[in-house]
Amino acid sequence: MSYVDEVIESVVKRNPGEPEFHQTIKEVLESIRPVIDANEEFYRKDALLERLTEAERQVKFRVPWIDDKGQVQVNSGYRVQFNSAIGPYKGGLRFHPSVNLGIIKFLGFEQIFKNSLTGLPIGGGKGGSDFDPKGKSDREVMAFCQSFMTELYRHIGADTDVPAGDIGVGGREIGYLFGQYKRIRASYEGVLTGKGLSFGGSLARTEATGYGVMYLAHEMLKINGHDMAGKTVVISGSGNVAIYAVQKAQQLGAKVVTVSDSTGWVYDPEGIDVEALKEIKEINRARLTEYINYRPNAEYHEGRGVWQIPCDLAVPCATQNEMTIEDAKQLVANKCTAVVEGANMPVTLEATEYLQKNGVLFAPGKAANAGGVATSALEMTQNSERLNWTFEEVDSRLKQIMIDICHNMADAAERYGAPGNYVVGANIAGFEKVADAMIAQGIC
Ligand code: NDP
Ligand code: 2IT
Repeated sequence: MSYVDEVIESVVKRNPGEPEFHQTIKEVLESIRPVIDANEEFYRKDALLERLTEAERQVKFRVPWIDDKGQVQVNSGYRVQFNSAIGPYKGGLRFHPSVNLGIIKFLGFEQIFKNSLTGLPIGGGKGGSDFDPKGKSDREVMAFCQSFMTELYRHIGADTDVPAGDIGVGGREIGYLFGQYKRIRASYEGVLTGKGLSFGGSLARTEATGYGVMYLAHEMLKINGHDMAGKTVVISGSGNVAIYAVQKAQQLGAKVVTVSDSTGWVYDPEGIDVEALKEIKEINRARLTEYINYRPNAEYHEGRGVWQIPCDLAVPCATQNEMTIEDAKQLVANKCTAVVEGANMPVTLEATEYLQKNGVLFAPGKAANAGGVATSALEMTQNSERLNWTFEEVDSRLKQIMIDICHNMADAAERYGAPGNYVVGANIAGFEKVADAMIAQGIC
């Protein structure tokens, strides 16, 4: 049996009941196979893949807090510190009822390669909780965040592990978490990114992931002879990533006709009104049903369904495995040109393969959504310098990083005989730097 197959089999056996973690392991290891096969004996002796697939450290902890009725609630908290070969652990915190250890491990593993692709010195980690911020008062969210940080603080630090936001964790939560860290540690440091602008946050971090997705999409279309201007774009999600992906796509001359949330979706044939979307989601924290109050000509539908709308570009920005094989078939039948993953692993393995086989350009999340964490690393740099850069400075660095990622993934795919396969390209380009650093640092 080949070394890659052996390791996949052993990871599945040793991490039972974690399907999302198995999925990312299979995707990544399958696609770096050409690199491993070329040097199998060396990697096997070094147990490089066994070391890469086992987190350096993972913590699970109790998070007790008191709700507005005076009832004590208990949630699980997690932080998985996956790999620190190229820098301090870096990755978001997700607060969502679906969170469990397997989900955090999948996200932490993906983060290793994504962070490597940014070209910046950040390792891979992820954390979160099964706490659901939806429907909670500000006081309840604060109580939860303070309790979460009362354990997490001992595991993180500006040079150790720097968390940020993800699903369910935005500016409000980062503020409460930062306040509690500062209070416990009596230290004012850049221990979290995505902070408010008045306490060490970076301009353009809020916009960075969504903008980055579209900078990469623009470059990928360009090198394949297409133009973003005039394209019809279908987006899922209506959170941080989706909102700023809509905004940047529109600035680049495309028309975005859908967004969604966990209860339904909106079709606005005249183009999504991004200001209305921001008011509904960022200010009112409301449901998408409200959108038709702003735009009476738009349609609201319950459930899921955005991928049935004909488009040139499909950009899933909600959650993992939200685009299935049936969706992929519909997109191909509708002559979709490209799929760009805004979320982490939003397209199933089967759907990814189907899209690639049918000539749809496919940009994996590790490359396409790397602008968020890249800008987090720029926030860390600004915190170390004790300086703040202008919006234009951060945005222009972000844009260049996304253009470089696009070329690096395309070049790596070409080098290993899979031109146009950006899954292979992104995974190999991300892997090479991490493997090099791990080997140089000896057995650890
Ligand atoms: P938000 O919490 O801001 O928004 C998430 C959006 O996705 C909401 O519209 C939400 O709907 C929807 N959604 C979440 N879970 C589900 C679900 N199980 N089923 C259906 N819809 C769902 O999160 P982000 O925008 O920050 O994150 C979106 C994706 O992008 C995630 O995969 C995240 O890991 C990834 N990502 C985020 C980065 C960042 O900087 N924030 C960086 C890189 C990747 P509802 O509100 O109804 O739950
Ligand atoms: O998935 C991701 O890259 C994020 N949620 C952002 C991580 C970060 O540290 O900014």
